[in-house]
Amino acid sequence: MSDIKSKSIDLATQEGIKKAQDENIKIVWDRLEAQEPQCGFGQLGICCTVCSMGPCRIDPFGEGAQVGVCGANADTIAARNLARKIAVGASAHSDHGRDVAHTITLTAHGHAHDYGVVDEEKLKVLAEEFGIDTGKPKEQITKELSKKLLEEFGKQEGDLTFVKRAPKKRQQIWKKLGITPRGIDREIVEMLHSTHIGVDNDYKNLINTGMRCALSDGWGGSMVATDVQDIILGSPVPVRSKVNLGVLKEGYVNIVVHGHEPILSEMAVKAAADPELVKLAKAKGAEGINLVGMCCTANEILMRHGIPVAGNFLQQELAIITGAVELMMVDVQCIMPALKEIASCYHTKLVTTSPKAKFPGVVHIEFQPEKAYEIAKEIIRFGVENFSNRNKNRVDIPKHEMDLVAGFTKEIVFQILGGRYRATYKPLNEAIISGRLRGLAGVVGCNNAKQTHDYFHTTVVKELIKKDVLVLQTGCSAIACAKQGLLVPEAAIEYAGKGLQEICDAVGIPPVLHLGSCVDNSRILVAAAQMIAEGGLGEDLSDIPAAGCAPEWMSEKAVSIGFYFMASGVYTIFGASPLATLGSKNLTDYLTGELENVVGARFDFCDDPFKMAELMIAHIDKKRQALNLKPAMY
Ligand code: SF4
Ligand code: MSK
Repeated sequence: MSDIKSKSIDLATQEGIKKAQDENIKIVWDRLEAQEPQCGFGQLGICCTVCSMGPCRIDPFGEGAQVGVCGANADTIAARNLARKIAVGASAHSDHGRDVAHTITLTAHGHAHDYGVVDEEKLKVLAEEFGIDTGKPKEQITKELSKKLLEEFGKQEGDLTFVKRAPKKRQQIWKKLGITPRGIDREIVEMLHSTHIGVDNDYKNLINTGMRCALSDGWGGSMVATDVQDIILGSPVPVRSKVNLGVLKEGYVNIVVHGHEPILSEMAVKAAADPELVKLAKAKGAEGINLVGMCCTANEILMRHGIPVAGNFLQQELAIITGAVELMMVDVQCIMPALKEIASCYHTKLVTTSPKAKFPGVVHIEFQPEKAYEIAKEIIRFGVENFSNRNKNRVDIPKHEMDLVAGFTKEIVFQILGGRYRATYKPLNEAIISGRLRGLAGVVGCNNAKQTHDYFHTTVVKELIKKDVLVLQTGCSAIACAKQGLLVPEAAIEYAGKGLQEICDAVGIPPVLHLGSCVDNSRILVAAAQMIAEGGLGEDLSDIPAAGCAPEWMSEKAVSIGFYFMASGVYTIFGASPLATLGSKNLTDYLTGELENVVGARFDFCDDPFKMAELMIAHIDKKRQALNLKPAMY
């Protein structure tokens, strides 16, 4: 068990790993062990496979080759590798945004009847931003807006519309550096072009292009995804629910939705409650249908419907290993290829739904927005019919589950803190100005099998709230902290400092606010911009006493997120796995030092969660001082 404890601090996860070991099933931690020692060149970012004269490697000890066959040195190779990660991460978020924009377009033209405009107020706010006359009928506004939204992807002239949401000073910084994002697709293409053999050999210029590409994600693709999802699926409001593997129910048909795009999972939520399917489940001997989420799809349906969350990234295999999952439906991103093998050890049906993400030999039921509900019903029915194949002797669901409150959007924070009739960020700004609140922190990102699961997220967050820093979370990080009981208002009493406790107490919020999935990091950007507009905290995002971190990051999307936070002016720390830049001292020094003079923020890499929190708090205090604010009150 001591070995298991080094893999995860989460008790449900520990029990799941034990069951896998008992049943001799290899999971993510076993596969990591089989990979060790991992390639040092890859870890340092100095292996290049860009052209077929390679692969080339730079000798990190300075004795062997210092340039590749084409003459590229460590700086170029490491920067190019990093830049490609940004492009892939940005493409994932932005393609998600495009799919959502397509869905609203189909809806506007009457081709996707299962969707409609749920948040009309938000539709109008967005329409105004795009210069559409909001006096027109809702249907016409939706048509015009959806066209303009899709145009953002292929835009050839001008800047992305959402750039206007950033403070003026930040817009000027971007303009001066030439990194204002233009078309969403264009920035990704240009980034990839720059990394082709024999194009950009200047690591600083590659990072500039990388920042523009990442900004087209944060202030483009991700923002489109978040805002349009709110329009057609509804804007979240605070909601209570449960989290961890214990949300799987023994007597029920358990369906897990896993991935990222909520367009289908939204329909799955409805289909799981369909009387015809519930009746079928009962006829099969189950008590009903229990739909739960995994990873960011979980966050989406949690925020909008209070659907329980079975776990975060490293728990996806363990959900199946409970032996109680009839069906896991997946769409895109963060779905381990290993799931096919794991599912084949049980009765679980794995179903892929996106033409972009298939597994050989796995059932594929392709999602189409035009027939959304019908397809969702087909998938749920498939799961219900599988209930009779369950081997009851192999079922063992960890009993651990925890309460959480989620559903905090920038609009909701606005209302809660300012009151419905005085919707304003003023009280939040005043709390920071007075020193009752030291500042804000965004703690986001994935799990990584190289780090003790959930330990880094929860340790950093506990240290931050202890020092009166209000924490905003998304993604698997939010799920990690929720499992440890940090996302309920009562957590303030146990974990928060006196100032944060007073605020949580007065308005009834947890000290850690769950803002949604990975694309919802865009909510944090807009909230911060609105705080600047409110006044008293400087003129730019880099002035706010705030910091960001991704303690257990692993995905390329996390790299893009880190870059758009940093390029927006937010000091950002990456956890134990540095960005694979260490093979280039120049690049590493640039990212962790000089960039601050260029863009007003920089990165740090840190593998100690206590130190990470210390660095963030020191930065917050430095920003307080620069604004001439009193020191934090407590
Ligand atoms: Fe080697 Fe240059 Fe080709 Fe990279 S681009 S593989 S460094 S020859
Ligand atoms: S799911 S990108 S592991 S947060 Fe968004 Fe979690 Fe990271 Fe995937």
